[in-house]
Amino acid sequence: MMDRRQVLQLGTALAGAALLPRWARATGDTGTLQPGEFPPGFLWGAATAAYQVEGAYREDGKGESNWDRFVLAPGKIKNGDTGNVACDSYHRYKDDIALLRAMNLKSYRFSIAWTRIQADGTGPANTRGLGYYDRLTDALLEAGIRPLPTLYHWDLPQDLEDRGGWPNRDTAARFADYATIMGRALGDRIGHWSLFNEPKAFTQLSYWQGVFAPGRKDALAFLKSTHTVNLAHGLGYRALKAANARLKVGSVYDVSPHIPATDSPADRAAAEQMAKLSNLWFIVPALTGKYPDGVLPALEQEALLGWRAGDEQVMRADLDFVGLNYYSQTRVAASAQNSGVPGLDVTVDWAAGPDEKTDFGWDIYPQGFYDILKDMQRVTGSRPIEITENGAAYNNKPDAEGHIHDPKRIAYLRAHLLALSRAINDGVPVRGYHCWSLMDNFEWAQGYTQRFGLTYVDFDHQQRRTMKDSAYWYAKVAAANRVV
Ligand code: IFM
Repeated sequence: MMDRRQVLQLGTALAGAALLPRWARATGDTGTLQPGEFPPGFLWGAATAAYQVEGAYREDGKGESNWDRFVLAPGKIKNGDTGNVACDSYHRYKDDIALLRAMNLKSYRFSIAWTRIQADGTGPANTRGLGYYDRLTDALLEAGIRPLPTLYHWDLPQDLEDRGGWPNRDTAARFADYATIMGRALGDRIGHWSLFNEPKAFTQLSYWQGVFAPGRKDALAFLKSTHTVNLAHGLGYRALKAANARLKVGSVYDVSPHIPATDSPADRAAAEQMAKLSNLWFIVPALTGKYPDGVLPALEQEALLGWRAGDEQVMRADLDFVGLNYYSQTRVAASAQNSGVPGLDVTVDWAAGPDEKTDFGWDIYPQGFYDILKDMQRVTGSRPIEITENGAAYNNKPDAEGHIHDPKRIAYLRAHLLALSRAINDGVPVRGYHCWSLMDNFEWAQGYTQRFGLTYVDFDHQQRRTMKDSAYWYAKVAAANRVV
């Protein structure tokens, strides 16, 4: 066992550039990879998020989050499920690390529950809550695994939601305070940080579609929320850097090729507009201080967003790396329906394609992974990219011997990793891949009905974890650094 001093030393080494493969700092010119091969030093990992796995929803001074509240509303979550216990990772994180090790993984992407750190989203840090991430960090470093935390993966302190949530501009400043606390507390050992997970998904689903916490259906509030998140990107980025100048700070975006439902000019225009709103609305302001043109009516945009003079500077975040999540393509059609967003009349459907579907009903479209990586590289340039999520929901159950055979997940992952290897070979500077998810967990509005895990979790029997066939397969891929 390493003592704390050794853990700190290892943390400092991993926090710096040491864990980054030499080529990842270059331009992405990797030479010629064989199909399915990955560059030396490629980082293999898996991902989870606090509300989806931790449980312990009232322990050690944790405050109430918007999801703790939302799950109580009747009819919002399948089967009335909650994340109160989830995978109980708060108590079983050592089991989770044992799984990462058994899969030969070198990077663990998890998120921090803001309410464990600041129960109501303001004020000094709760040391008991910090203690959990302290222990988790040290245990990961001791296992030779890079911690890759995300500051915000959708669980906002309920008190901040009560004060208007993300549509309230003030939330950006609260986020920056929280980022400062985390950078100071763990920046000595954690070198790579993500600010947000999937800003597009949570702003659209939380404030426009109303299916995620807090369940609002208000297109104008949604637009304001996007601007606050963009301000928080810039403020959070600078807060982490001020806490520790050595930190490498990125953010995670969910991206997807937007395909017109038909070849009509109207559908093509709708797909282009929606692609900008979904793929570019957060990363472009971070990198340039401006919003993409052609989404909102130019003359109304500033008022719709609640723009103030100087915001172009506040939003800027010269990200050190970019996290991209990919699952499927998105089909878009023009619609006569009023979306509520001025100038935006589109319908979007993740499941309307001709392709085979996962158990969640999402199209399986590996070519889209290649295409979107090439597209995004036009925006991100030579910045290192990490795939921070990719995976599929298949709901296989244990057989009589307790084994979980999930051949479709293996086929999904294999096809997507082949596409990824091809993209890297064609010059996209991707240095790591995290499968979603390390284990089955609370899938938001779907409760526990959609299983994305490499590991089966028996929610009826003390959250017992069993590696699925796909986990054994993925372990071989990580060890060989190539698709097997
Ligand atoms: O479970 C989610 C995760 O929280 C964010 N990205 C998509 C996953 C699957 O829906």
